[in-house]
Amino acid sequence: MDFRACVLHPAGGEPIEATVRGRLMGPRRSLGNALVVGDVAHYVEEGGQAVVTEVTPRRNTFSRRGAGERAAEQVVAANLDQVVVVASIVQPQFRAGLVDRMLCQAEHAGLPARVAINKCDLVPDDEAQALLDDYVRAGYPAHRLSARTGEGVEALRRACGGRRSLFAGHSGVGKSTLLSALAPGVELREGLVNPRTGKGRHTTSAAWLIAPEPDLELIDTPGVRAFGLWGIGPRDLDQAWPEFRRFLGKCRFADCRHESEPGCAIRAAAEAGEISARRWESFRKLRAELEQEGAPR
Ligand SMILES: Nc1nc2c(ncn2[C@@H]2O[C@H](COP(=O)(O)OP(=O)(O)O)[C@@H](O)[C@H]2O)c(=O)[nH]1
Ligand SMILES: [Mg+2]
Ligand SMILES: [Zn+2]
Repeated sequence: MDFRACVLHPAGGEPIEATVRGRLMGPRRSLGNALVVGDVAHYVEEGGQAVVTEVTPRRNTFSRRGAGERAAEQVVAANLDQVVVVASIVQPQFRAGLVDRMLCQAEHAGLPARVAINKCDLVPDDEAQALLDDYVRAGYPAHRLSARTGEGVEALRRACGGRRSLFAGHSGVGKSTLLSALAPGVELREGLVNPRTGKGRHTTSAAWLIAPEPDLELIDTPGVRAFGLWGIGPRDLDQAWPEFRRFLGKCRFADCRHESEPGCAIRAAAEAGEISARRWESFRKLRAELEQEGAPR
């Protein structure tokens, strides 16, 4: 029987390994979405082994569309306080579509999000600043960072204090390096809590909580190359662009797609420089993609 292990962080105690009651698992005898990072679980001791018996209802979930042909939700983590979307400008190149999808998914989950532009040591200051400005104007707190030089790391640590924070981003942008900078010495601790699989942080395929201090809870996620939205259809999309909100309802047509319709208030705002042209373009691309998928999700 394939009882998968998890790691529990009892309040005020050391992390412990636990197995999970079979009935919590799905038909394929895998945990799937039944227990994810951030879940609050009840457990019992049975013959010296902790066994999870129940998962407390979640106050929020950050999900994505699972990989694979069939549309399926993949819950990445639960009970979060914020999402930190990490990106770089070069190595790898900035991908607006990916960043904006993640922000959009956070918005959909009702979670505050912030943008962290890492590897700023590799680009001219004004280039980083222009990108940060796009997000600041959209209403997102944005950080200029370099995990290598340490720039911005303290400010990000303060922004994460007391807020369980999920770090998400394209692979290679430096998420893991950044988390090590935010939580020095955490490698050792991971060695202690994850002995069964023998996998280190860089090889784990699931999201992973590190809590170097009681007040600092950071969740690393595996780097991705693509991020599919979950639970958001083309018609809800404009609600997930916070800087659009003050213009919504002002288009000539109630069902305006904010594409090239006459009297579109969003387009007018983008052309007047009141919202970022890049964010508008990113919205249109994503909306077109969701329409293509054709699923009224
Ligand atoms: N120049 C530079 N390189 C960085 C920075 N942060 C991380 N890296 C490098 O980028 C590579 C990918 O980092 P990693 O943390 O594994 O990325 P992840 O896939 O997002 O977790 C590694 O070789 C890091 O040393 C940074 O701020 N500046
Ligand atoms: Mg990583
Ligand atoms: Zn419009």
